Amino acid sequence: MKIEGAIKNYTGKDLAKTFKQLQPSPERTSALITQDFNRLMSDGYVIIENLITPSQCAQIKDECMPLMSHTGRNNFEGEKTQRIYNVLGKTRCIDRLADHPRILGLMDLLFRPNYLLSQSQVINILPGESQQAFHFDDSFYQIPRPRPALGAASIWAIDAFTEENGATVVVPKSHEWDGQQVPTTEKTIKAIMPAGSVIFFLGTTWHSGGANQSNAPRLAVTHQYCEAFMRQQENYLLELDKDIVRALSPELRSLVGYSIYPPFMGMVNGKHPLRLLDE
Ligand SMILES: O=C(O)CCC(=O)C(=O)O
Repeated sequence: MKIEGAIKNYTGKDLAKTFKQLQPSPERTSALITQDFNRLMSDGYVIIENLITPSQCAQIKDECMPLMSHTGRNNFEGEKTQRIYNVLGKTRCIDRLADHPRILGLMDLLFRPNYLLSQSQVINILPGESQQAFHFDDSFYQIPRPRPALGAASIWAIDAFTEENGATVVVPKSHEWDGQQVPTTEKTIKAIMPAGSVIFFLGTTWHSGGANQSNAPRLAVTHQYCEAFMRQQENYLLELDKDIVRALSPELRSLVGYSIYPPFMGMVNGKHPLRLLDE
C-alpha cells in the first residue's frame, strides 16, 4: 500500500490490536496540572515548588558529583560550569525527574498524542560563572516565530536557586515573541526556588543560566522534551544499549524513543520498537 493511502485510511485499530498504548496515571490529570498548564501557556514558564524531597536531592548530588569532570568548552556551556552528558547512560538517579507525573501531565496537555525526551543534563554552575547568553531551546528547529513550541524543558533545583547563585533567568511571556524581539535585562525574572523545586518552560521561552556570584556551586538537573515528530538532540538509541532500556520505567522507554508517533513514525521493521526488547 502506498504510504499516502495508508495515512488516509489509518484508523489506529491495526496498531491497537498488536500494541497497547501507555495509559497515563491519574496523577497526570489532576486539577493542579491544569492550573500549572494555564500558567505555562500564559507566562511561558511555571515554577512548581518542593516536588522532590531533600533526601532525593542529597542522593542525586551524591551520585552525580563523582560523574562531574571538566568545565565547559565555550561561553555557552560555561567556562566555570560542569555538565554531565548522556546522563541516562551513566546513572538511574535522575529518572524520576524525567518521568515525574506533574511534568508528564503538562507534556500530555502540550504535545498529544506522543512526545519524546530530547536531552538530559546535570549542570553545576561554579562560583564566578558569568550569565549565559539568552536563548530559547527549540531554536534549532528553524521554523519562523511566532509559532507554537516544539519543545519544553524542566530545570530542577538540586541546590536551592537564590538571587546570587545562578538561578535560571527567564523572560516572562517571551514565548509569544516574533523573530525580531530579543531579551533585555529589565524584562527578566530569576527562578528563585527551594531545593527540590522545578521550573518548566516552553521551547520558545527565552532564558539563560544565571551568573553565580555566591561562593558555592549551583547544582541542577535538566530534561528537555520535544514533539515526537521532531528529531531529539540526544541520540538515545545509540547511547543506551538494550539492557539499560529494559531497566527504564515504561514511561522513560517511550520517552527515549521506544514509542511511535501515529501511525508509524519510529517503527522498526514495520513493528512497534518495544518489540525489540523481547528479542
Ligand atoms: O542552568 C540553567 O539554569 C540554564 C542552562 C541552559 O539554559 C542551557 O545550558 O541551555
